[in-house]
Amino acid sequence: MSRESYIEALKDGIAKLRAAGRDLTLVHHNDADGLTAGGVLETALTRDGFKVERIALERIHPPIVERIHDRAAGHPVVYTDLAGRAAPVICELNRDRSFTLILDHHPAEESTSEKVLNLSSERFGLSGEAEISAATAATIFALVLDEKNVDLRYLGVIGAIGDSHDRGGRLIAYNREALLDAAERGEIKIISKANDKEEYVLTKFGGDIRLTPFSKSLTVLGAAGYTVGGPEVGIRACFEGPSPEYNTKLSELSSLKEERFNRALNDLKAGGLQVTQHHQWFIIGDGFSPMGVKIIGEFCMDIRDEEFMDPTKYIAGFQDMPTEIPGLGAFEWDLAKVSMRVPTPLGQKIIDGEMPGLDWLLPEAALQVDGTIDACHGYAAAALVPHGREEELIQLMDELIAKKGL
Ligand SMILES: [Mn+2]
Repeated sequence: MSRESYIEALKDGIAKLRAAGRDLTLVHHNDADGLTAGGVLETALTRDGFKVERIALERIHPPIVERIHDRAAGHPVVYTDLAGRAAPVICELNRDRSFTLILDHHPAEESTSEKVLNLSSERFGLSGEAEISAATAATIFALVLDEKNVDLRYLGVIGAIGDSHDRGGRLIAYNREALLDAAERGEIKIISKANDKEEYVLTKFGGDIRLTPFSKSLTVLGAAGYTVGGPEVGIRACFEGPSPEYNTKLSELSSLKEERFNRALNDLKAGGLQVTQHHQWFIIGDGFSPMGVKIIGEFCMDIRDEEFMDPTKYIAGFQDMPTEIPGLGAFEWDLAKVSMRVPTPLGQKIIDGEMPGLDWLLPEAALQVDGTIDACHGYAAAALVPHGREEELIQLMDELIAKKGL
């Protein structure tokens, strides 16, 4: 698998999309990479004559997928920066109704239906960890659609920085090609630093905007501001530059987050933290509302090395999953999002293989309480579980560890 086969597959996807109808639903993730990927595809597809309805999502969840495909009623659906792994679920819930194109860059499962084309870059050997952001992939799709879309290349770079694809000091591979296109157009400046490192500055809107803080701000808007119009403000800022609306929203969300995090921290210190043999856990409930459910993970990360936390125990925080999804309406579920992190010393034990990783522990237990699994890594994991089964989940994880003789 290679670049050539990826481009051929994109051409095939575009032909099928054009044949499937002009009304189109575009579903994208709500972090910086997802917002920019969504912005690129909305623009390129609209230029091509599609009538696009854009929906930002925090995560793929079967009832949400079902509603998207019910509402699409046979019109095409495009997913970006999510859904690669959920391809089989999407196939099942689509029931061969809509032609569905998945333009993701995460590890992916094979499609099980002819109506669903999964063009997740990983399937073509393009690494979504560092070589290609979802937004860069979206710009390649846009270029295949029409070369004029080269004016969208800078958005691929913003997405790549948002996903920290410059971890090694500079952007590489497909992201770098997008960067060089944008630099040639005078939209992004590359600043060379010591040790072969680089920094990027967005010059497209006049003045210098440092890309790293700008990308992080998009994730604040999209994630913390998910239910209060943040994704729209973020996408507008990507096309028109930071506006007074952007600045106001960002500072509102930043102070809301600070206030709620402080309150939650004080509650935990005042006895709100429950402790078991291997876990320290708490229920936030709707205490972070109206911020999105990605926030509970950020909070667990923030507090992991606080003095009042036990450095040897896993951390689990539960936040209510709202029943209202922007753009899709109300749902009937009664669920909590659980996010897990580990204190730094326990993280080292996981790396050394002395303690089990969260990528094993949480899925094993969550499935036993009828939960559904989010992305899980050794040191960070998340799932959705039914309300009321929080304590049972923690007990199950304690038992799983005990069974390992630890
Ligand atoms: Mn991404």
